[in-house]
Amino acid sequence: MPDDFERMWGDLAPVGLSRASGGYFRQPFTSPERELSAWFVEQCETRGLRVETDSYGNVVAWWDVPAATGPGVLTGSHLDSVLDGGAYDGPLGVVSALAAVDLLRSRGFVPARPIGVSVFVEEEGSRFGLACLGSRLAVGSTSWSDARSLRDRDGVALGDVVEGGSSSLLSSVGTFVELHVEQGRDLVDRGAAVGVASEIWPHGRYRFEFTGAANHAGTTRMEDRADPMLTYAFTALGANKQARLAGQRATFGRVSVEPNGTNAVPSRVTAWLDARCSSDSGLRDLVAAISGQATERAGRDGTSLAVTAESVSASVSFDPALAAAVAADHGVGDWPIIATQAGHDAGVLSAAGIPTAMLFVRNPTGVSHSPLEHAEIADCLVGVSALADTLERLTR
Ligand code: HGY
Ligand code: MN
Ligand code: MN
Repeated sequence: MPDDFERMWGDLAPVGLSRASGGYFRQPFTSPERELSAWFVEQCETRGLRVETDSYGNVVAWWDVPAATGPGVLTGSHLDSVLDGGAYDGPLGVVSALAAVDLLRSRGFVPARPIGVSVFVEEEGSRFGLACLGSRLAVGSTSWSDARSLRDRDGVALGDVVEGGSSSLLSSVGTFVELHVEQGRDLVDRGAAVGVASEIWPHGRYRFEFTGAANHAGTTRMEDRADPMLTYAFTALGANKQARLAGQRATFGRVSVEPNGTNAVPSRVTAWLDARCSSDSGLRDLVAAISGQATERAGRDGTSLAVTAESVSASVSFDPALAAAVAADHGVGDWPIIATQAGHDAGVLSAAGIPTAMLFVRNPTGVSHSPLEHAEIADCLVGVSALADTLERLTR
């Protein structure tokens, strides 16, 4: 079994790797991500799993056993990455799902309910802006009519890269379990290889468009400018302060400047705020405070501001009884049950009414969405066996 995991991990390692940074570029429907998706289908077929796909590119593969009836237990994650991401965010859950099926078979276990492994597309929203796009479309919480016109940075519409329309992929799913690398240091601090999720913080992405007036960088007096870069800079500092004061998170990680010339005052700055809070009302208050300060500052700078919510995910509380059952007694006591500030397809399925649990694997760097993201093989194997135990408990 350890060989299966390491062999699969070795298959994925070179795909989408940037030699310059050591990070991964696996954007949805680009060739590295399609290569990973084809690899996943091949791995499923090699194991005799029955592969189903939907019109969005999501994949579920079922382990058919004649005696297995009733709603299925699905496990999996995603294969896309953020720009210059780590190796583990997403693929760890997919490889672990396949390895858990291998482990259950090697134990001679025969499930009484169907077990499936899954991959949802565009979890990161790195291309079309909407986080967990594939799972949202699969459960119907985002409609195809809204999603089809989402555009990437080159103006390509989602409707141009996938057929789209509908999905019945999850119609026989009774429970979902997603294993994921931890994206912070909670498990390191607790000295645990594996943890179980209690909740996902509400979070959202908001597009801030600051508009001013382009002008000469030398001849325009400082007091005559309408410079949207200043309004943006003030807003970024203000967002940091607001989030610190509230014990929450606010990040501007993406900025686009027009015309982006060294010797001109810019005409427009577009910046994306990622905000996360421990409560839905806290998220609304934080975004309102940041937007309010930015608007007030725009008034003083002679610029204007438009704010658009691109992707908002409400708080998710995972089924507490299921979390307790997943965490219970793994020979070394119970796994800790911890909250996360990161979004997941598991949150989307849970919000759609599917009982859902998440397992986290310790990340010794505590770093994620970066080439430094890491998990030790020994911890990954503990994760696989925790996932196999979970599947066994749920399908016995
Ligand atoms: O952005 C996120 O929270 C995630 O890792 N998808
Ligand atoms: Mn991620
Ligand atoms: Mn992820």
